[in-house]
Formats: sequence, structure tokens, C-alpha cells
Amino acid sequence: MENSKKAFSESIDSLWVNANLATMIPGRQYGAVEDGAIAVSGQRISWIGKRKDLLPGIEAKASKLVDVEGDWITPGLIDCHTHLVYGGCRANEFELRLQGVSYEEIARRGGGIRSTVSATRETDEEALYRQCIPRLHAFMEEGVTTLEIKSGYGLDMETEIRILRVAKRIGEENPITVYPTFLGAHALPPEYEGRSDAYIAFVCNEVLPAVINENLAFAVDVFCENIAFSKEQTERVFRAAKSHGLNIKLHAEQLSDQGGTSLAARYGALSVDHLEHLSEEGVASIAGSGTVAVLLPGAFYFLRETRMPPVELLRQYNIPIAVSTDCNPGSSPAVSILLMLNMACTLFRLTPEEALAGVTRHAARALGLQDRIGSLETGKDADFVIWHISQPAELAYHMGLNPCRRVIKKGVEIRSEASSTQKIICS
Ligand code: DI6
Ligand code: FE
Repeated sequence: MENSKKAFSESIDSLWVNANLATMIPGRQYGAVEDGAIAVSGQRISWIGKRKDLLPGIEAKASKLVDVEGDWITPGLIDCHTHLVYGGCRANEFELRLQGVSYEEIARRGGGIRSTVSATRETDEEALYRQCIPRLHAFMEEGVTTLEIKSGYGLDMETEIRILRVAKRIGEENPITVYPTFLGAHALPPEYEGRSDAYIAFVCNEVLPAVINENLAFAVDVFCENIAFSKEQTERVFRAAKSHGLNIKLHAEQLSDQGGTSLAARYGALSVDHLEHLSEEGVASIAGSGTVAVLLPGAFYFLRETRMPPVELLRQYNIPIAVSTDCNPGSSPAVSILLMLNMACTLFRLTPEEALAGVTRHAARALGLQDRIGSLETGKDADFVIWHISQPAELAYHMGLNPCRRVIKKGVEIRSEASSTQKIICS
């Protein structure tokens, strides 16, 4: 009732009717509301519910009334873990791996992350921005309205700052919200060979303050792994980040169990990501903390991993599970969040509903944004996507078919029907 009154007192800029809503509010499957309506006032959802519960006459008062013809509406999708900004390409390493050379071996030979670092260092800000645009568009075409972007392919002062500036600019010049994360401790740069503690000191004492000074990051991340940084070194970065009030994320237990997850839990991390080698003890360490487990099926697939993240344990301990592309040139050159939904189901045995929650409600929590985005609720940002599908499971089902029809970002239609694909019939 209060909901309805509010819609009357505020003017409605657009009213979306004849829609099936996957609100993603826990309770019903997909938080589904059939024959629903969404009222948008300014940048927010001012009313949402069953169409029949709209106050009489309200449809005539809306500045714009849109009949979505029985399509499904979901929250705008959120990719909470990407390395979108980088220079170069690593298709050559893909070929090497197909000849039997392992990902770790390529990294030890000076390829891997380091080869992207050289390419990124050589690319100026403008070129770096331009190279990101096709990837960015691929995300946006599939209804992604919020994107996290990590640095970590610079590993020196100048290039780390450049990557974060490009990430910030992506959010400023495109209808998408970007959350940049400082991942200075991604790999050891060649000039610090054999001096990883000195590099961590440089990250904490020099680069991080410069990042803070320009307000270029909302969080820090570390690659805690035997080919990257130890748990002790990770903790040094966490301490420095905390002292500047930044959020914490971690690449944890991807290739081995380093105990990074329980460390991250102690520092109140927003998320721990990858987790193929996470133990039950590690799962227990984040139980009840709100820390999100981010699963990255693209990296699992592309590296042909065989060890599964402990999905059943994550469920038992009631850990929120997010799903993301991990978009990066080495382990997951993926720009399709819809394909990740499919892979999360086929490879990790998530249900389509869990997968969709992983790119909406739980992805929002992985960015600390659960009060603003990730579900369709009164008062939240009017970020939503209209899909030409007959049931929400189709979002995880199709492989390479994009049923996105329209995208609304903070109340503004940024992708319209004219530019979308033909009707998909699946019933
Ligand atoms: N884990 C990953 O899968 C990516 N970074 C990380 O810490 C891979 C980065 C790369 O190979 O370029
Ligand atoms: Fe990653």
C-alpha cells in the first residue's frame, strides 16, 4: 500500500507493464512476479509489483507507458570481477598450452601475466581506452550495467595509474557504472625479480597512496598464490588498504590452497574469488560474514582445470555465490556474461537461478552495493534489462544467443529495441 501511495506522490517518468519480473528477491524462484509493472521516477524504481495492484488511472499519468509484451525483466547484470583494461593479446600462449605447456610453466618462463604487462606498459592511455571499447560493448550488449575493473597489468607506478584512469574514464564516458580495483600485487614485475618483499613495500607505500590521492579505486585485490604472492605479503597489502579505508577482495585458492580465504575473512573482505582449491575450513571461515564467493567458470574452462570449487559446501554454509567472467587475456578471454551463466551451470552445477543470482544480487554484494542494485525493488536504481524469453532459465540455457531487447540504466533507456535481435521463440 505504501508502495502504491509513493507512486502517486512522485511523477512517473516511465511505466513498464505487461512484464514478467525476475526481481531476484529471495523467497519465490527468481523472485518472480508475473504480469508485473515497474514505475521509474528519475534514476530510481518508484514502484514495482503486480500490474493489477497499480492504482487506477496511474498508467495514463506516466510520462511514458511501455508494454513489454510479456517479456521478462531482470535487474541490470553486474560483472563483479574483470581485468578489462590491458594491452596486447595472448593467443600465442593459447597455442602453446594446446601443445602441452602448462599455464604455470608459461608464467615461469616469463610469459603469462608478464607478457601482458610489457604490452600494457607500451600502450598509451588513449590507445588503451580504445582497445577496451569492443570488449566493453560486448558486455553492455548483454545487459551488463555495472562492471568492476582491476588494474594489475602495469606493475609500475605510471602504468597502474594509467589503467585505473582508463577504468574510471570507461565509467564516465559510457552508460555503465565502473568500480575500479587496485591489483598492484597481481604478479612480480621483472625489475623486482627475487625481491618480492621490496615490491610489496613499493605497492603499499608508493603506488597505493598515489591511487588514493587520485581517488582511483574503491578496493584492493591481491593474487595470493605460489606463482604470485604469499599469505604474509597479502596481509601487508590488506593492512595498507585498511589504513586508507579501501575495501578488500582476493584472488584466492585458484591453483592451490594457500589459506587466503580465511585471511581475507579476517579483514572483512567483500569477496574471495576463484576458489577451486578452497577447503571446508576455508568455507567455514567466511560463513556468516557476508563475504561473497565469486566463481569464475571461464578461467576454469579456459585453463582446462579439473578441480571444482566446493559448490555444495558453499551452499551448506549459506555463502552468497557470485559468477563473473574474470575477463582477462590469459586465463579467461571472455566478454560474455551469459556464456558464464551457462558454464556456471554445466561446469559447476549451479542451478540457472543460482547463476542468475550470481550476476545480480550476489554480484552486487561482492561490490558492497546490495542496498542500491542487484534486485528489482522500490528505491533501488532503475537498472534493468528486458529479455525476449519465455522463462528465466533461458538466460543460462542458450549458448551464443543474446535475447537482450532493451536496457535501462538509472532510468534511461540505453539499448533500445531497434538495435536488438529478432524475437526468440522457446516454449
Ligand atoms: N588469476 C587469473 O586467472 C588471472 N589473474 C589472476 O590472478 C589471470 C591473469 C593472466 O593470466 O593474465
Ligand atoms: Fe581475476
